[in-house]
Formats: sequence, C-alpha cells, structure tokens
Amino acid sequence: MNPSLKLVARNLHLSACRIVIIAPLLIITASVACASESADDDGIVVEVVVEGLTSPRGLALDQDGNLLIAETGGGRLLKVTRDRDVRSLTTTRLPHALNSGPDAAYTAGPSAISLLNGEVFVIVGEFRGNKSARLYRITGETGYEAVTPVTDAFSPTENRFSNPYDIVNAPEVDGWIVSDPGGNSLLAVDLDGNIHDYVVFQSFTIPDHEAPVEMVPTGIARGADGAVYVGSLTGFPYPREQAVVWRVEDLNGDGDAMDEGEVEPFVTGLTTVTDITFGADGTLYIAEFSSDTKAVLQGGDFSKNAASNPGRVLRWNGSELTVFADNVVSPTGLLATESTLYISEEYAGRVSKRPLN
Ligand SMILES: [Ca+2]
Ligand SMILES: [Ca+2]
Repeated sequence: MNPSLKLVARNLHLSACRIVIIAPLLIITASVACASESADDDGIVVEVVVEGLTSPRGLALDQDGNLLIAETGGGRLLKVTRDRDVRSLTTTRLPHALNSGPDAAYTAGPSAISLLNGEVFVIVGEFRGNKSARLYRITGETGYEAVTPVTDAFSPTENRFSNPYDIVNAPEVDGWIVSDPGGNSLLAVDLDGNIHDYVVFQSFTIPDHEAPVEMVPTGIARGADGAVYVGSLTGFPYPREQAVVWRVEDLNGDGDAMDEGEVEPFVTGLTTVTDITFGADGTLYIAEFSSDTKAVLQGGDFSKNAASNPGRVLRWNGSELTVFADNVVSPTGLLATESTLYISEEYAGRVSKRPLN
C-alpha cells in the first residue's frame, strides 16, 4: 500500500488556496469546425476536430455517436455531429466564470458530462463562491436545472462540492461518483442530488519540500473490471513522477471506499495527471498536463505557458507505460472509442483526435 494514502479524513480541513485546473483569460470567439490534419513526430495523423473554444475539457459521446464537449470557459455544452456541424445543446449558457481561483486567473464552468437514462448531465466546477459548483441536468434546448443543492465546501461530510471536476455513472451509489480536486475527494451523488464522501485522499510529503503535497484527484473512468479509476494531479509544487492512477472499489458494499484495501495504486510514477480513459481493449490512456506544470501556472499568459511546456498522453497496457502522444497542449479531457482517441487541449482551445491502433 502506498504510504502516501491515508483514508477517512472525515473532518478534512479545506485549505484556502487549492489550485486546480484552469484556463486562459483569452476569450476566444466561438466554435469553428475544421478538419485540418497534420502528422506528429511519430507519424500519427493528428486531426483538429474543433478549435477556437474557451477551455474545452470534458468529452462524451451521445447515443447517436456525436461528440459532446464541455466548454469550461464558455459555459456551453457543444455537440459536434459526424458532418462537423458544431452547435450548443442549450441556448442559455451554463454557469461559468473567467476570473475564478487565485489571482482571479482561472476559468470555472462545465467540466464533465454524463449521459444517464437518456438524459445529459453536466458537472460545473467553481473555485470561488461554491454556489455554482453543482451537477445540472439539461432539460431541453433552452436550459438546465440543478440536480444537487447549493453546497458547502466546509460541510463535515455531507452535501459538499468544492470544485467538482469529472464524473462517472455509478449504479452502486444509485447515481454518480464525482471527483472533487478542491476537496481531495471522490463524492457519491445519488439521483436525488444527495452527496456524501466516497473517498478522501490525504496529502503526502516529498523530500526538500516542507509543506505536504495534496493529492488532487482529477479524471475518473470506469474499468472493465467494474472498479472506478481516478488520476491525481498532485498539488504544488507538482512533483515529477509522484502522481498516481488509483483503483477504487467498495469491496464491503457499505456505500463508500474508505475501508482497508478499497483504494489501491494502479499506475504510479506519473506526473500531473488530468484525465484517464479506457480503450475498448482495456488499454488505459493517461493525460499528463504539462512537462512543467509549475511554469504553466506561475502566471502570465496561460496559453503561451502551456504551449511552451506541453503535456502528453501515455498508454498503460497492464505492464508497460509508453508515450502515445507527445506535444499535446494542456490535455484535460480524454475519450477513447474503438478506433479514435479524442483529446481536449484546454489552453489551446481545441479538441484533436488521433487514430488508435
Ligand atoms: Ca474525463
Ligand atoms: Ca467500503
């Protein structure tokens, strides 16, 4: 068991300054579909699906095979049809902000998408002022309604969303499991919107750095074995090779994964993980945010910083970690189909895709 993980911090004290993911202040006007192709260094054909977005992040496929994109800074859920038509699912924008977080330098808004029982649900994260940090249901072309109540990030264990980030459907809790980087937790949310702690990750220490480093769980996915998997960004100073993909399973069926052996490291030696997704063959794809996350988040123009310090997508086949895509700009959303890996490059404002083989 990795000593960095200590569970059941039920009285978790939230620190005041918890940097999560983000985006540029640049407001780029709307969506432009295009089909430009290029080849990366390894000869993989890279195709830009959509560009000109304001912080695209969470990705999903709807029942008709259309790509859905959570545009964090634009407050929109975008649908990209097979013929590359791009439209917003709602005429009303979801809650979003371009001036959240420390120094008002980060975006908050739609972060992740769930399709359940024929409906579309969306997680909205919000660093500053938690009243928008909620799970919403898309009700039709005009808008949306909240599933979860206004939450209190400082609530002891119930009903708290701090900065929810990613979501996976979870019949074992009669709803969803949501990652909350702001609370270093996974939260169980039932269909009525009740929230309770599912996992709480404790901070860990590294040499030559006095303050504990937070775990900061981010991208979440369901494995073919039924377990839930979640990556960790890790907090400042974003130490290299200290991020982990965790395997999470409620073995004793008591409604959370806070008991012994219920959270185990699955892939270690990673750096600033922002999302994970499983391919049809069980291969796990892992997004690492940047080669130097500290440099990206130090201030200034995040888009430029991210382009100068790109991240990458790794591939874990069960025994070996290899690089699938290098030079990917601030990847924060992954989606694998039978034949394609889609990547949200958040600060670059685009979603790209690459063939799987
Ligand atoms: Ca995700
Ligand atoms: Ca349990």
